[in-house]
Amino acid sequence: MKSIIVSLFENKQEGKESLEELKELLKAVNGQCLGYITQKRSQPDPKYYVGAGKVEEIKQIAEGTGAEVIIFDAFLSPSQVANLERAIGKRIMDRADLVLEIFSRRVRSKTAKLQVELAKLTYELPRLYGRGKELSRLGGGVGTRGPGEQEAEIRRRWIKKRIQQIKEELEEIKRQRREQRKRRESAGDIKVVKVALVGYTNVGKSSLLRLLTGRETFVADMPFATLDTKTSAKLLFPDIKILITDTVGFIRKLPPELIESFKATLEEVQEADLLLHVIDISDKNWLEKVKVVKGILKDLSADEKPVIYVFNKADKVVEREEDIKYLTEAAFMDSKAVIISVAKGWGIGELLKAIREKVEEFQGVS
Ligand SMILES: Nc1nc2c(ncn2[C@@H]2O[C@H](COP(=O)(O)OP(=O)(O)OP(=O)(O)O)[C@@H](O)[C@H]2O)c(=O)[nH]1
Ligand SMILES: [Mg+2]
Repeated sequence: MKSIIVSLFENKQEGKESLEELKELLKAVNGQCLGYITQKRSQPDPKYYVGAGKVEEIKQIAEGTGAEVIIFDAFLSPSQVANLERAIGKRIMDRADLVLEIFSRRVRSKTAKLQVELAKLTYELPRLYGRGKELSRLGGGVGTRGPGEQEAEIRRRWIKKRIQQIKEELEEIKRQRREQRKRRESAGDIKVVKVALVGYTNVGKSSLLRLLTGRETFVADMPFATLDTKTSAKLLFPDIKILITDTVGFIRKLPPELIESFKATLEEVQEADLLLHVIDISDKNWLEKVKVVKGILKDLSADEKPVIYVFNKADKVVEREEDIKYLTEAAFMDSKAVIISVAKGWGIGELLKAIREKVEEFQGVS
């Protein structure tokens, strides 16, 4: 997929980071970035997203380079997609299309497949309105409903039915998960504490889960390695049973349709007693990403939960475990923070101590 990336930015730094991330996402679907076109503009153009002059420039560059797809670092409206496709004559994708594409390639479990399908269909539905008219116009029908519109109408009806079906199936899955959870949580006299690992994609959540519980999980240096919420139980302490849940990583500008359809599995986040918010300390944009994660937690109504910030990958910024004490990031956080390295096993004792303290704080365990 030979692509050109287009983005608008107001703030140069932010624009650049967002663009870099989009390139990573493109790589995840084996796409090739031929180049990018940016425009400094505070308000997107309602018709084309970028200005009309830019559209012409994009068209020329696309033709000159042989690009197949133009990817916009934004969520385009259905009519913008239709207008751009008509003006440029190439396939137009936006950030949501790209993320949904990655998700649909990556999903394995039945639940995640349903969730991704739901997100895709929800995203497609409003886009069909513009498309139908577009197809009809090409068919030449004046004043009547052209063949394109009829086709779109049939697809629309099918999508609505399918969305309903998927929602029912997900509702059933949610019910089963709740039962499962209840069974897991009844552990006799031992206290059960539910912990959820949350954080930006690629920070090391699954690596930490593996280290803490010994559970084999898929770990990889790419966005969205984990798409399934998995829970493992572990007696990290003799008197408290900890249920740890790994979750799908977040990114900035996540399509709302996707968050909505993933809510069934993110319920474990909503149900958690304690969140471990994992951060990549070697990432110079970590603070920006913390804000994104907090925003999504707020969407999930989980932003008021007890949290421990877990700065991971310390081995990438200092050479020896003792030097962790020179790192100052933890001091800036609004809750308990620890610095660790899953790769080297640094700081894990500290992390367990912090978990223990937090649990005692909110549960009165002694
Ligand atoms: N250097 C270093 N690399 C690490 C550390 N922890 C994890 N990694 C690497 O970071 C990459 C991402 O790790 P994952 O555990 O898959 O990250 P994740 O947060 O689960 O990512 P998603 O599931 O994609 O959201 C992998 O290549 C890991 O090997 C660490 O402490 N130090
Ligand atoms: Mg993961």
